Amino acid sequence: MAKIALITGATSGIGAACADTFAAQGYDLILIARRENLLDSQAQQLIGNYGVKIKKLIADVRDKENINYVLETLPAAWKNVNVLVNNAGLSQGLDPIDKGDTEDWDRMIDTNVKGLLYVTRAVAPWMVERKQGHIINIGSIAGKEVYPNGNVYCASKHAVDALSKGMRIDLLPHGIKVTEINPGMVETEFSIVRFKGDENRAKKVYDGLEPLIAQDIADAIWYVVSRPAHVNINDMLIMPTAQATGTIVKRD
Ligand code: NDP
Ligand code: 8X3
Repeated sequence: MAKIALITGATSGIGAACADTFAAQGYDLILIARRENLLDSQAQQLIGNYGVKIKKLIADVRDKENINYVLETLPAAWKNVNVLVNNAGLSQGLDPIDKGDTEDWDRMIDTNVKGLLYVTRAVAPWMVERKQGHIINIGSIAGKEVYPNGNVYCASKHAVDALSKGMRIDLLPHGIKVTEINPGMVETEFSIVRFKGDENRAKKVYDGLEPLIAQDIADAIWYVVSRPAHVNINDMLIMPTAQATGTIVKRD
């Protein structure tokens, strides 16, 4: 029987690259995201390329009741999740704390922190029951450092950092691995979302440097997941060669 990976935020960027990587390794997939058309075409492609089974869950990780419902009503065989990739997340805006939009703050905290918690709360008990599983939380360099105007996004990723440590402690007795993957700049839809569709502003983030691509992160996640049973990688910080810290970059 194939192993199962559940990936949130699977329609774009890091989540989409993870879906492809896990499918290529023969995993069946539970994919969560809000954009149904993207999820449909992606699932078709993965089934065509790799012959895997896919369960599409069109859901918003912020919607606690619905997330609970769609996960709890999965057929029993789909609850044998081996790997959970808590990837869905976003940044909104880049403003000083006295000028930030509180709607942006809610969206980041609700998605990056509460959404991750809701999905984990539904899936972790299945892993506990089977005494096996691996939870991968996508943190960020923004969860290790704070940069100007990053305030609430950085706070949300610092929360992911703390939660990853807490989960590792709480799930230790059950033999469940918890890994935090912390990327620096990865060129995905991330900056377009941060700047609310302003593609020119988003492009400038990567001007004159070579950022990471989503597949770099998916490759690292696959490395982590494919270690022997007695090895856990707690934490990985993965930066473009051209980025030393959250703010210090080398542009040509
Ligand atoms: P993208 O914007 O390309 O992808 C984000 C994914 O999350 C999309 O598939 C989106 O799908 C999904 N998503 C967003 N909000 C929700 C929600 N409420 N419910 C369900 N799904 C949601 O960004 P990245 O791939 O770059 O980001 C993935 C993760 O990596 C995030 O947690 C981000 O913070 C983190 N990260 C990104 C870095 C970067 O530089 N790109 C660096 C460090 C960390 P849909 O819209 O269909 O719901
Ligand atoms: C995304 C990386 O540096 O834009 O988490 O915060 S950064």
